[in-house]
Amino acid sequence: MSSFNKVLGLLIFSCCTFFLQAQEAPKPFGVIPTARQLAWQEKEMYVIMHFTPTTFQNKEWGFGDADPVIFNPTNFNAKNIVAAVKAGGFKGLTVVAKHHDGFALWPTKSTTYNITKSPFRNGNGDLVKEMQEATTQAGLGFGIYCSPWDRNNANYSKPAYINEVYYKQLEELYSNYGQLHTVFYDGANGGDGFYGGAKEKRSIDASTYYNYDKIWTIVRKMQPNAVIFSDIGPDIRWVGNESGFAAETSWSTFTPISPVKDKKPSPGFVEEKDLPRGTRNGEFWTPAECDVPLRPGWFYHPEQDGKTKTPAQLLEIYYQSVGRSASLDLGIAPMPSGELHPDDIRNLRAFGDILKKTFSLNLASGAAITASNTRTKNKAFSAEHLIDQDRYSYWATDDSVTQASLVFQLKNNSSFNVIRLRENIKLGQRIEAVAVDAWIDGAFKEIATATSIGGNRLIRLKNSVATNRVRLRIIKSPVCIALSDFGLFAEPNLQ
Ligand code: FUL
Repeated sequence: MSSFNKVLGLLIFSCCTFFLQAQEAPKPFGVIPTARQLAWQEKEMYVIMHFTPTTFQNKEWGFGDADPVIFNPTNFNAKNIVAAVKAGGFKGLTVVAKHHDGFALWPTKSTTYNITKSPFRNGNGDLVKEMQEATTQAGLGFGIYCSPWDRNNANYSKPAYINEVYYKQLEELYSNYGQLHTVFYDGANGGDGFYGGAKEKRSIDASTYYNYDKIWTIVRKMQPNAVIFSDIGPDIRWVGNESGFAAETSWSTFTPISPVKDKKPSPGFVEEKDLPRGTRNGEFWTPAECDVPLRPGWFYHPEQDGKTKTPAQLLEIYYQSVGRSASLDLGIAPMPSGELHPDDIRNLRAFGDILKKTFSLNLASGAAITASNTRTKNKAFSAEHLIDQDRYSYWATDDSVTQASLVFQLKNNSSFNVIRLRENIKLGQRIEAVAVDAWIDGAFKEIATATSIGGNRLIRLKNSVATNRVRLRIIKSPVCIALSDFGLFAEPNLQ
């Protein structure tokens, strides 16, 4: 065969396989995630760090009048903080570069109320930079939170603050601190504050004041890989509480609803009751982020020593956030010395160790799987994909099949208390109800049920189950099934 014919043959062959597969793959259902949202889903957990003059005042919301000289952490070491975060299994760190008190932790040109006026590194410090360097060196994603509300600035509530201060701050932060994996927009807005000495209450129209459409354009232009978090998304939505829990049924799709007719929903201006659950068949792919502090407050308070969340509490949160297709954004808060409290370091590590032990072995791997239906009996969609390591290879059913079951004959008799299910979310969120049975005493017995699955559903059983055969039933789906993962795991005993 001439090489021309060979090339032609290869081309025809590739085209045929492409069209065959393209033809056979299920059609996406509803809205689907972007590449940056897929990367976010895989990250699962990151932290957010609050450390400003407010720490030194032992407050939660600084009024905006603290003298910068109080910001004097003598033992601050970004690497130590990042090491504790990494030991906890977290994949990213967001620094609060400016909280509501308005103090900028980087040498900004936008306001004199910034770190250069503090004794930190003799007025030559840049805490955002130190955190960025340590975070990226450790291989974690870096994120930034710059509070829209600014209780220090004299022009807050006027256009001058937005145009000459806030947008400038965002531009500085998004151009000088590398590639960000997330940016955080807080919904707390307006109220009393120092405001350049006016010491009064100022309110703003949360729907229009900041012009969030413009802000999203700035982010997309300067940080195209960053997922935007806020009460309304657009990439990830606030879960509607600060306890770390998504709803038992939590959809990754969402339609933000304005609390006032004819006004645009915005951060700090949205119907909050919909946030934990999302919206089935919502207009946008906007899964939830669960932000919750490790200690009771977002800032360090000595009187809260002894109240650091225990590894068991953190696990409970993990299963109800990450296990419900949301992310966990855990608040860490250095003490005035600049260090994390030893209890915080210890509990982060213990939590990370338990997760590592739990998920190191999938007891379903190597199982012989029998599916009640496989899409056009094609290997590309076979059930074996459920136990490979790929989040996007998947088992799919024929278009007409929206209920199906799978039997996993395990390699060994196994004892487990965590079940993991993942859909191939590149094809949208499809499944609405599943049940899991275990073969016990010669019959299948139902051990668990779940509703929304999405990118990662973890079912944590009250008691371990010992068996060598497990059945998964997909009970309800509006369209054919596209499931990518099935896992069985055993938590180590919690001390
Ligand atoms: C909230 C803020 O008001 C808290 O102080 C904290 O920064 C938290 C992460 O977001 O809405």
